[in-house]
Amino acid sequence: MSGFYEFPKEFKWGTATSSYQIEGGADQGGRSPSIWDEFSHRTGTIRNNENGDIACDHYHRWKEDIHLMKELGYKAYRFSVAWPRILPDGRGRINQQGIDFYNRLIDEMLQSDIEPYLTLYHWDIPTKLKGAWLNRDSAYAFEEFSDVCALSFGDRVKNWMTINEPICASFLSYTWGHHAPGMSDPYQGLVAAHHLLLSHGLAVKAIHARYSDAEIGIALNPASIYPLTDSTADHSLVNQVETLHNHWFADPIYKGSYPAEAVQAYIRKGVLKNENPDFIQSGDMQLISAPTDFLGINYYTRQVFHTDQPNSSAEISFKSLPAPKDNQTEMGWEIFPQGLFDLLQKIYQEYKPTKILITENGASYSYAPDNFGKIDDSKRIEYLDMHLQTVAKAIQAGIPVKGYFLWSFMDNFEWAQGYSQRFGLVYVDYKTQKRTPKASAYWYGKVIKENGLILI
Ligand code: GCO
Repeated sequence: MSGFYEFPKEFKWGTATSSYQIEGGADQGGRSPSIWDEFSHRTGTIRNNENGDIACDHYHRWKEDIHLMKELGYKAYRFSVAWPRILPDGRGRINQQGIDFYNRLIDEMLQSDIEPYLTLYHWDIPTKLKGAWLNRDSAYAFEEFSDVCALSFGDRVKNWMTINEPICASFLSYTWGHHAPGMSDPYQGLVAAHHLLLSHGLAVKAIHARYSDAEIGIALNPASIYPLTDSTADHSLVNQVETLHNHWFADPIYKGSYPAEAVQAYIRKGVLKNENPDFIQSGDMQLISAPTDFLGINYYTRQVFHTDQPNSSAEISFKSLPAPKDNQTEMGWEIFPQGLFDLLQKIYQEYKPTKILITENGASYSYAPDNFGKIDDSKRIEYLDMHLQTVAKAIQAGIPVKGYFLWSFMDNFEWAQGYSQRFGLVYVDYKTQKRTPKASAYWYGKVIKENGLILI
C-alpha cells in the first residue's frame, strides 16, 4: 500500500554504536586492554594501521554526543559497555571509574528522554582473560560482568543485548582470521561460538535474576542468502550456508540444539570428530535456550551464491559473489532492501520470536562537508528510506518488529577497515573531533518526529 505510513505508537527509534568503535580513552579511567587493542596494534591487521586509541573521543565528549542526539530527536540509543572498563582483570576487581562513566552516560540519556539499550558484548573482551573465547572460563567471567552491569545499571536500563553478532566474534575472528584475535582454525571457531552462546545464556540468567522485568535478547546478523540460478547445486549451496551460518547461532537459542545437518557437515570435513564435541557440557544447551524477550537483527546487505559443483556439501566456508558495481555502498555491499523483508519473514516463520528489534542497519558513504560546511549524503538517505519502508512492510505483513536502531549515530572505527568507512549520521572530523550532522541526520529526525514515512 502506498501513501504515508505511520508506525505503531510505541515503536522505538534509535541509533547504535559500540564502545571500542567510539570511546577512545583506551588507557584512561582504569581501563585495561581488550583483544581489539592488542589486535589493532599489530602491524598489518587494520587498514592504514589505525586503531581505537582515540576513536571519536566519546570517552571525553559523551555529554556533547548525548545532547546532539537529543537535539536531532533520537529517542533511543543502543551503546555497548566496555568490559575492560568495568572489570579490568576480566573478573573480580571492579573499576569504579568505569561504572561512574556509564552511570553519567545513562543519566544524561534519561534526562534527555533517550532510552538506553545496553549491549554487554560488542567484541572487547579483556586481554587479561587468557585464551579469550577459547577458554570456557571466559563465559563465567562474562556472567560475572553481566551481573555487575545489572547491579550497577539495572535500576535505569530496561533493555539489554547480550552478544553482538556472535558469528563475527567467533567465525570471523577464530575461523577466518579477519577480526581479533585473528586466528584461522575452524574447530576453534566452533569452540569460540559455543562459549559465546553459553555467555549469552548466562547473561540472560544473570540479568533476569536481578530484574525479572528487564528485556533481554541477542543481536544476530543472519545472512540474507540467495542462489544465483535455479540450479539444484545453487539451492543446495544456499541451504548449506543457511544452516552453517544462520541456524548455527539461532537454533541453539530457539531450539536448544545445533542444526544436525551442519554438525554432519563439520564431521564430513573433519572439523568435528562426532556429534558430541567436548566443548558442549551437560546443561549448556538448556542455558543457551533460556527464553529471551526479543531478537535483535542486524541487516546491511544480501549475499548471492553460485557453484558449478553439483555436490558442494563438504564445504564449510563459502564466498558469496561480488555485489553489482552500480548498486553497492562504499563497503562494497549490495543495496538490497528486499533482503531485509525476506530475512525477517524467514526468521519469524522459523523461530517465532515474540518481538524483533532491528538492532543495526545503515550504509557507508564517505561524504564530507562542502564549502558551506553542509554534508548532503543523499545516497545514505535513499538507502535508509528504502530500508525503513521495508520495515514498515514487514510490520504490515504481521512480523513483530518493534524498533529500529540505525548504524551509526556517528562515523567511527570500522574494525579492520579502520576509519576509512563512514556509517554515521553525524560526520566526525578525526583531527578536531568536531561533529557535523549530515543531511541524513536531520532526515532521520523528521521520520522519527512524524513517526512514519511515505511508502512507495
Ligand atoms: C558489526 C557491527 C558494527 C559495524 C557495522 C558496520 O556488527 O559489524 O555491529 O560494529 O560497524 O556492522 O560494518
